[in-house]
Amino acid sequence: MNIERSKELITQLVAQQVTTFCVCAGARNAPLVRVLDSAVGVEVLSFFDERAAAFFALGRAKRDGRAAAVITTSGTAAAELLPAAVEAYYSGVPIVLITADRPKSYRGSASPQAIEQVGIFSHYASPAYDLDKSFSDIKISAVGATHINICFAEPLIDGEVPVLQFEAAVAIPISFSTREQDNRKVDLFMSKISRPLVILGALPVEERARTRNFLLQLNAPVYAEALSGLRESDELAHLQIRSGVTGLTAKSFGQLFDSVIRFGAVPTLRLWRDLDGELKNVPVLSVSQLPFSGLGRAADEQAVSFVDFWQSEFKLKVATADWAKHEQDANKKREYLLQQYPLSETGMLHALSEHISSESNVFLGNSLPIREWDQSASFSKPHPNIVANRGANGIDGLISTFLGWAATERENWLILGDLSALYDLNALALPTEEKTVRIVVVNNGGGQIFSRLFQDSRFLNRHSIGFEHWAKMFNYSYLKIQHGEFNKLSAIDTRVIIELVPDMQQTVKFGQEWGGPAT
Ligand SMILES: Cc1ncc(C[n+]2csc(CCOP(=O)(O)OP(=O)(O)O)c2C)c(N)n1
Repeated sequence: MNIERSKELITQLVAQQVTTFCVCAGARNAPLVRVLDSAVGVEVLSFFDERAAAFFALGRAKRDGRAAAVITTSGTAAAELLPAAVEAYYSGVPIVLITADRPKSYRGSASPQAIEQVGIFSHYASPAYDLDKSFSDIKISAVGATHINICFAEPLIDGEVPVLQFEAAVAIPISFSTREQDNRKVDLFMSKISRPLVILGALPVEERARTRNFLLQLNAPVYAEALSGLRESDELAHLQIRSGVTGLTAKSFGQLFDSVIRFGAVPTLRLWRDLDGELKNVPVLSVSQLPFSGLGRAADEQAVSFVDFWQSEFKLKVATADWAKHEQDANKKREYLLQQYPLSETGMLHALSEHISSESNVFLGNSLPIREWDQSASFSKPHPNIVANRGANGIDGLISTFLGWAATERENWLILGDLSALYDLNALALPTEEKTVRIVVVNNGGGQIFSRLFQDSRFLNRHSIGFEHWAKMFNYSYLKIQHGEFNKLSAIDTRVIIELVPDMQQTVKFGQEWGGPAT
């Protein structure tokens, strides 16, 4: 029965385009491990750390546009999947969490490695199946995590292990279900505004060209985050607010704009948070692949889908307003500061962005790297292949997600903070195949994002740890850049850890003169 049911489960998942299985072997999931071991035509990868494996699967799903699965044994192994499930939920990435369990009769018994696995991911996994002896048809979700809890009685290997042959999978892009919306909501919103600010968060690749064409017609000022893939667009340059937070403050907002239209996922930009504070009366329309409003306003302010937005009928063309002059001045300041403080964190990220080729994959870590990249990355070198874990903005699992997302045919760059790196040190043991992997740790000695929020060192978790020995431990090359020696990047090994050590004084000066709040 166990082997038969394992075969049935894997076959059903492959039929739904799940072709990567991140396996964390233990005793209880042995039937699944053995069946996958002899399966042909699927990617089966081994992991010892379930949390890392789940983030790796999330990265794989982001890369391939279809769900990837992670398989654990019973007990706390299952609980390790929660952080990735949360990220998957808020970023709409499909993953399948398969947890092996002891038979139902063990529930509540505290017998070894029997914990309450049913419902363990709460609303972060839907649908959730609990398969005891029986088997039912599994239908995985196209967005977020699906949980399959499967009980295996002993003997665990209870039959001959079949050789499953699967055809090579065809990549199918994730299709986000359309929400039931009344697109008159869009027309009504548009009829009441005349000077919108457009903010672009992470945009699905397939919506980018259409969004860009629409913005050219609309003629409104646009703040494009890197994850939109349109930040460095030449066509949109004349509409863009490239000065970032210097140009976009809650104070100047009212003089320039009367509303906000957001495209894509929830933005990182500080001004977005002001929409729940100083700017709480500013009307906001969100157009997104996911329903989340990203604001603490009334619950009915769900984002409208792209489909609904494109079907609406409004006509609005914004007259060129005073923002262009305002932007020119603010942008001059940005450029001046980048030149003046090249060893600040932002200055260093600017230099780094000029060294990373446009064809590369770039993964941005939370919390400062993603903000600093938005502020400082070069506009003359586009980086359209760029992602982050911005569903729940966690600093956990970033290296694991990145390694799952990394592609064989490109250089893969990850830029993350020092605490985030410390959080996921064992990820370097994960499979990297033949990939070119560059992991940049911005080592500012702790969680410096908090130095801008609180005058209290308890928040920082300060340390004086360096990352050289970490690189050695996992057979990565190591490079330190402290005084602007970016030319070292012209000849580096396939797998390398690059430690960037910014100059604290320059970083502080940059922040003070920049003016706008950084978080
Ligand atoms: C799992 C998790 N724990 C805590 C936080 C809260 N948090 C946000 S940023 C941050 C510090 C990050 O430090 P570091 O990785 O060094 O990056 P930097 O401060 O330089 O951005 C923390 C603890 C979080 N986002 N995720």
